[in-house]
Amino acid sequence: MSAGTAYESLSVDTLPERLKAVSALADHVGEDATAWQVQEVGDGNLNLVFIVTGPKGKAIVKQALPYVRLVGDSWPLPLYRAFFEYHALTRQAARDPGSVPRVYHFDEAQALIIMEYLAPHVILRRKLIAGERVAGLAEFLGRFCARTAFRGSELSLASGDKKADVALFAGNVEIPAITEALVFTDPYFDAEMNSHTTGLEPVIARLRGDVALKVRVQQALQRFVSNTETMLHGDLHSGSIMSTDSDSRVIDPEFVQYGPMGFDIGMLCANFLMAYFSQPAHRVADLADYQDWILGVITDTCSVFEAEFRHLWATERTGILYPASLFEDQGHDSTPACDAVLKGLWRDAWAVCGIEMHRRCLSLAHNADFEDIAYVALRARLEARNLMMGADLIHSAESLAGATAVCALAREYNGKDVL
Ligand code: SR1
Ligand code: MG
Repeated sequence: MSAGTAYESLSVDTLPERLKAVSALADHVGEDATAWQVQEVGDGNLNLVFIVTGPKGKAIVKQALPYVRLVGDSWPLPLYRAFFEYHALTRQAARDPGSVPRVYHFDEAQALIIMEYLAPHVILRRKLIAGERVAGLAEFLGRFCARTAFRGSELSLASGDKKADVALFAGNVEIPAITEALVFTDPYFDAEMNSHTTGLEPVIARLRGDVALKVRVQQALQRFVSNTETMLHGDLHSGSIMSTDSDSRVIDPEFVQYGPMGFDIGMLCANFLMAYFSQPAHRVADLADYQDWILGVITDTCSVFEAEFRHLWATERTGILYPASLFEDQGHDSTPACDAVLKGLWRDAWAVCGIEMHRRCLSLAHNADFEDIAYVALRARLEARNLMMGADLIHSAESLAGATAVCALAREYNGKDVL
């Protein structure tokens, strides 16, 4: 199968015949395609994901579908997202080596990426629901977010390289448009594809009636669409992270775009907060301990992020922004400048965090942390805490005293009956 061939989606049955000539795949799984076993394991909202097992080993074949898998062919979606995912993976691998799966092969016409099979990694969201801990998670995620944020910005990149990259990724239109609608807009009105847990109506009415909240969310959206500070993963939730008990990787950057430096870490923290709020439905015995562990992951991720960002500021500030010629070379400390950049970054992060907490309960594509709770009244009670805390974060994003304050707020809401 070559780049010139017209696109056709793969199936478990056709994959061996169609990909047997791709040496990058045969190198990893073995030459004899008749001996390959193929499983389709895609559980995301958009793509086909195959595990190919052969005599030599395993590989992942990920192929974009021309529509949203979650909804069906009534919602077409461009295949070009595989192109942007491939380019995002190469940049993430360069900016934080070892953080993403290795890419073996990319076929633009077939919208497919062949990449490293991660084992025994599983989707982090599943581990959080199961109450499992991951050693080194905060260190890994804090460094990933800081390195990709810093090294993808004009704090580090040459201006021409950054502009070329912004231009390249500006072609990814329809995928970020999903975020613009599903994340930033739909939760705040009665949009067609919305759904919510029965019982949440009074909380939803409060959120949708809060004009100041809607203004803040739209301000965050304005920054998301018009501020091209750095290359974002764009969809950094716990379903985009694969972990063992002591190793993690980030996957699935097809929502890549250039955007505000606080976006990824804000979305990530939201997903840990939703894991936190959902825990009373998933366990009894070690509930308090496990919830403490999740909050610890949030505070540690944020402090590793900040330490790594400051380290990169001191050692890799090679771009046009805040140059040493204006600060260190003049005998002037640049710490206040770094403080100011981080202040804006956290403001953006906490606003996005609150918005993500809203969208996963109100718009399309809810998360399993809450969705797996069969007892609807309990689910509503837990989601209500999450929704009201989200509103607090959006309102106070500018003045919050860091992740410790956010976690203190989470503890307050966790003990509150909001409904
Ligand atoms: C229609 S796509 C719905 C969601 O799935 C992806 O993982 C993104 O989070 C998107 O918002
Ligand atoms: Mg995804």
